[in-house]
Amino acid sequence: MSDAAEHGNLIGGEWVPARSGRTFTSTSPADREDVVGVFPRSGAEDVTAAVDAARRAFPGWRATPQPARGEVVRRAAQLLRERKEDLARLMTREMGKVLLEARGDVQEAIDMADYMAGEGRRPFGETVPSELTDKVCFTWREPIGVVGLITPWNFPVAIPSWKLFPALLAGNAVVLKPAEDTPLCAARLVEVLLEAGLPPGVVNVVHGLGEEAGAALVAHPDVRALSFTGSAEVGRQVAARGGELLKRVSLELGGKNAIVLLDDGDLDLAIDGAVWAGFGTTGQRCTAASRVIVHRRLVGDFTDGLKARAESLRVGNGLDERVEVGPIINDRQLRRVHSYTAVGVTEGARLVTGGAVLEQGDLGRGHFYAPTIFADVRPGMRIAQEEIFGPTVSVIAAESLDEAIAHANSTVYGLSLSVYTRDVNRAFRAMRELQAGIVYVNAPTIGAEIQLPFGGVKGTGNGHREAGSRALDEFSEWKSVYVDYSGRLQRAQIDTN
Ligand code: UN1
Repeated sequence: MSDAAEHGNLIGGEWVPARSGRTFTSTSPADREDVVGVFPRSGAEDVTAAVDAARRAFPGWRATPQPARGEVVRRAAQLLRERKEDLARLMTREMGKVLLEARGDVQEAIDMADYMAGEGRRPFGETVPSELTDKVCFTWREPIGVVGLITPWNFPVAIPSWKLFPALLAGNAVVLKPAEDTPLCAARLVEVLLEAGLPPGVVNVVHGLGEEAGAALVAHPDVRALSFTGSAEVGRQVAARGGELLKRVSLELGGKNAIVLLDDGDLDLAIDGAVWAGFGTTGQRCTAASRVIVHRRLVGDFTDGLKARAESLRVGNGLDERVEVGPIINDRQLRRVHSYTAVGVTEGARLVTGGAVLEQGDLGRGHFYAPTIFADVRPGMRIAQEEIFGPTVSVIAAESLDEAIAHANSTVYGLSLSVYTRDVNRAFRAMRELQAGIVYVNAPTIGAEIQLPFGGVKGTGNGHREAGSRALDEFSEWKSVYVDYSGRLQRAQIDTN
């Protein structure tokens, strides 16, 4: 069942154990006894070794022309394409998402690599007229130096790739601290980069726990920029510590995304969307639709339809192609998700279906939870405000477009919101008024494509965007250059005509 091979940190091109010799195991959430691998439980000394290796590798990589850096990323895209199925199967085993979705996760990394490889030949800056004669001004991007990437388990290949490819393309050296629930996915992704020709030390991997390896990376003085995707709670700590040290910190945090179904919207299409966005990835997406705000006239039919679909979903080990909903990542998260069912019941919401840990048969081997629906949810309830990160959907009634938008905007988060309507005027009002970084019309809250900026407003982050051409902003500095070819002193703001 498992070879339980020992894996190392990647430091300066070598796979090495933690200095302390400590380890942790990665197990399958669908089967606790399936040990995927044994990994170094790193501490500050391992982080320092990785940062030193990155610092040494940085000048050579910085001096490599950007199109040549793009070629490395292009070869990585090709290798990922060849390994897509193997990586997807590993992902399903290590974190549980069903195979169909795991393939999509790898595809998202391929898309990002293709996009960034192309950016290798588009290193555009600006040429700007000077206010003085015989003087020219322009800008170019420069790498920041050593950057620290801290990534979550829910998109164990896609999200590291959103950070790695632009950071590397921009000429930085990188230390990656992947989630402790998905270390092997991260290791396999980074192996691809090495095989693609990335010089040793340009990418380094330090495995371990957030409070140990992650915290050391955040605090290391030579790491000048940090990119973190994860919980709002940890994001706040990263921002506080990083801020103290005047680092650039990009945060991609939680969501409490909603689908809004107006009374002229397509009921069946909205139910399809709510099933996919509410229960896909077992609700473990930043973009998951954990709320559906439905016009009062449709709320009964919507709830009945969603209930029927939720109860027909096949829950199980995602390696079985017939399974539609995989496990919850670990026991701690399972208990957390279940605790929210008690919260919802206590708050007076109506439990329509689910609300139970699933243990019958093979499900008892892993961490499974029934797709769960609450109806009669008021927008201020905790189940409608807090990110649960599980297959729990709250149905909230609204009387009008304005009330639906107010409910949708009533949380601290602002990642992804969606509206179902056939009325173009209402659609445009919703696009304008919904407070989110991403808005969908007649499509659910998940499905972001890599050629557009990805990120949120309010408590979802701190204003940065990943993906698309904006991704480079996270990982580069602008330099403004003034060249005076007049041969005399010309004073800006003074010697102008
Ligand atoms: C996340 O949930 O952290 O739009 C990322 C989507 C995916 C990315 C999700 N393309 O759901």
